Amino acid sequence: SVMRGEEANEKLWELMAEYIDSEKSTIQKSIVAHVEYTLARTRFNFDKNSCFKATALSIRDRLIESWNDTQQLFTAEDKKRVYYMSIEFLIGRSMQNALVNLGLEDKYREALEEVGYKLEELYDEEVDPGLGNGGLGRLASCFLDSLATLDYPAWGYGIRYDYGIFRQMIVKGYQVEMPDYWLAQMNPWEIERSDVSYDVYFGGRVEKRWENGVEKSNWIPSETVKAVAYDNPIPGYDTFNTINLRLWKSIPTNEFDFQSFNQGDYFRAIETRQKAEYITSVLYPNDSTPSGKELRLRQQYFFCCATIQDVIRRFLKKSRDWEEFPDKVAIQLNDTHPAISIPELLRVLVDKYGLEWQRAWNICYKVFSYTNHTVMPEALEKWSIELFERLLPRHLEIIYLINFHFMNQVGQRYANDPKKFDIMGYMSLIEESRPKTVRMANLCIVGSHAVNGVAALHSNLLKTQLFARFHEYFPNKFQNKTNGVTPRRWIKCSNKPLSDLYQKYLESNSWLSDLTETKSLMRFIDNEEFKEEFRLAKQQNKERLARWIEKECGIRVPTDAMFDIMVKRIHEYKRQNLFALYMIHRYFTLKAMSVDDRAKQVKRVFMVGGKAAPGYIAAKKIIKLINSIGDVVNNDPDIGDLMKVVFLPNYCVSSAQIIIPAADLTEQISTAGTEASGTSNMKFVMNGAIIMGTMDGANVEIVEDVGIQNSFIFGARVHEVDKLRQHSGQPAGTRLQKLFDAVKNGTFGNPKELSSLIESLEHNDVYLVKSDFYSYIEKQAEADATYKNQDQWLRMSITGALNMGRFSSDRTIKEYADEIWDLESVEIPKPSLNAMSR
Ligand code: GPK
Repeated sequence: SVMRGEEANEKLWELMAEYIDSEKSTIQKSIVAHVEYTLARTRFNFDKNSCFKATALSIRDRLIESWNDTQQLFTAEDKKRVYYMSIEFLIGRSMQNALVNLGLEDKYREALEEVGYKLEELYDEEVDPGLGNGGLGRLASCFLDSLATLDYPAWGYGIRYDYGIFRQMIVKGYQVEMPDYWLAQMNPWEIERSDVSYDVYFGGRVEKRWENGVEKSNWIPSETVKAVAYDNPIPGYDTFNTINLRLWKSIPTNEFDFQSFNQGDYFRAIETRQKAEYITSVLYPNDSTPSGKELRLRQQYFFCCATIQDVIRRFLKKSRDWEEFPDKVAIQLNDTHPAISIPELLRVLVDKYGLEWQRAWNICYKVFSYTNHTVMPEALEKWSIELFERLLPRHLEIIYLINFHFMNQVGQRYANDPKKFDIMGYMSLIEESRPKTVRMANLCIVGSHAVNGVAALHSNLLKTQLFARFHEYFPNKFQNKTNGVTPRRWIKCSNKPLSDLYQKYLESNSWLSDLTETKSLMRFIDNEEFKEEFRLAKQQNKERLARWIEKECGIRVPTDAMFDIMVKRIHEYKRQNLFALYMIHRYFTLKAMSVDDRAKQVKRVFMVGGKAAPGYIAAKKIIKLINSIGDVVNNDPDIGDLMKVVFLPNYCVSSAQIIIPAADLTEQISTAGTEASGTSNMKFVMNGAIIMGTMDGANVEIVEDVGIQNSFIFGARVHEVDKLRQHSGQPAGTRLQKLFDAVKNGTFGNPKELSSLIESLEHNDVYLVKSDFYSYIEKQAEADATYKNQDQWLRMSITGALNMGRFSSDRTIKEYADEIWDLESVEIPKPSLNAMSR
């Protein structure tokens, strides 16, 4: 670094303070400067998209300022840091979120208006980065927002995919997947760090040698790729803390494959290089089902290896003992996808830094903690030993070593148990199946000091069912951390009318930092003016969604109808098929009525959105079925506006922000015990929707706080499910059989395609559609009756929205920090004050 005099330094700080202040004219200057000098456009002729980019760059300038200060302070204070490792971050658009968190939304709106642009129109210019599949990836992004907001020294680590989750098109009722090349336009938010890069190795063999009577291992890999860091600043709300999401991109190393070159095989050498770039090309589009593909394991190791190197480099910046490592570093594993970090850290400590095994192990398990997101057994990751050995031979050895020590201990503990060997087989990191596999969840449990589920019901199932033996063995390891969502994006950015209402009645915006404050507005539950404003807010959101639907689907929906919405990945356990059957039931009921009776019915618009994994045939058929129901119902002149069925294409974060605030009723109808938490349930209720749902996941806790009388709860409870499953071939009952027959005889779509959906329910109804159907239609009738009493509906809706304080991800993150990470916050002083003190 260059040495400068006091005076020069002061001058520099002054200049910066001027460049970055929040005056309208400063903002305008910075936007115009970016138009001219960064984008090389002329200020007299730039289109909306250029204006978006220039505005984004001007916001990024501000983020970089606070982000640099933040990182400097984290280094100076040297407190413990948390690293949130996730193979997915469903970021969504950044511009509005950044402005809201910086407190500059109104300033930017004004500044842009004078140069002829509407801020809200610029928001729509931004691509929506979809670097995740669903709930798990979106949770990671909500967590980063809360970590920054609560001033925690935190980093996110993941993969910078070139292709995010596919764009879903609906063609003739079928899902068609289109590639999402989101980087086609420049990404104005990221900062490429070509100086921050690490080599990552694959393949080869392990060499052994003896040193002072100890066997040492040396991995001689056969392939190298480089990981380059791309940094994404994450601003907190109402704080100068700006943390970093570091995403890794793979590139070839410059160590040429000399053998190929010498053999004159130029093209082979280039091919090898392209294979390196391929690692971070595409996000696997499976939700809750591992693909088992070699490239996926490469992705996992690639991002873990680069991250562990980065974490260790930061730790070693200050020289110290390895024993201090767990006091400075906490690593949260978002599901088992980053599990390979555990043997990777052990490998580095033992093979590179020469730590003795037991010492390395004692450091390692204190650092890691693991979050499980599903109890569905088919979703648990397992990698074949054969693949592991070929790609990561040293890591496989280390896993065997962990298992050797662990099995010894388990064997001792159950020495006198007649089931000793069953227990050991069950807990082993290795499954003696064909092919033999490594169980990644078992690796995570053994290699972490804490394991958590994502809602109370789910965490109990982990302890009593999925990981029961582990719970018995490690009773103190298991915890619950009920999920949450960030109110900044999911209320403030998505629902302006409601946010304005809160600001008006609470006379501040502090509810955005403490969502429990909204509860105090319950004193207005009998205030007609307040209620009317709340109702109007919902109505405005419904009209916005209706316009969106007309534009995207060409369907006109009545906005005085009840909006009944289900948006989430398509899965049999989530039971979009149950919702579809209800639509058919309602359609037949309406058809059978006299014209007079029909006129008395509640109008409903049924909406379903969500992607099916490209290889999940049953899920794709469910999409087709819903579209086929829409074709029949929407074009039936007897029905008109009484009922509409809309499939919302390409459900993603940005469309969720329009869809969720418009719901009157939200379908959260998974079979009890299958949905780990759910997070859309929280977003919907915060925005005034009422739950139609089962006692599953976080629904249970939501209902605790908002009151069961303010929800529509139906269906089997979790303790009843096992028994009911034994009768999964039972007949459907007359009313349901009629609906089955309608699908099978071609009333909705081609029965050759869709009958199998019904047959699987008839013969092996794993998710209890048949046994829950009748209590479901009863609850739906109750919802209609309630909706007819608009005042009662409004009270239920308001009560729900105001009692959701516990489901802010701020609460979740505080619990992780206190109970798992042992993490303290670090407050970042205001940049200008900071400047003065230098
Ligand atoms: C669970 F196992 C998985 C997965 O692969 N992807 C995913 O999004 C979800 N999840 C659960 O299905 C939800 O219930 C939960 O709310 C969410 O993870 C976040 O914890």
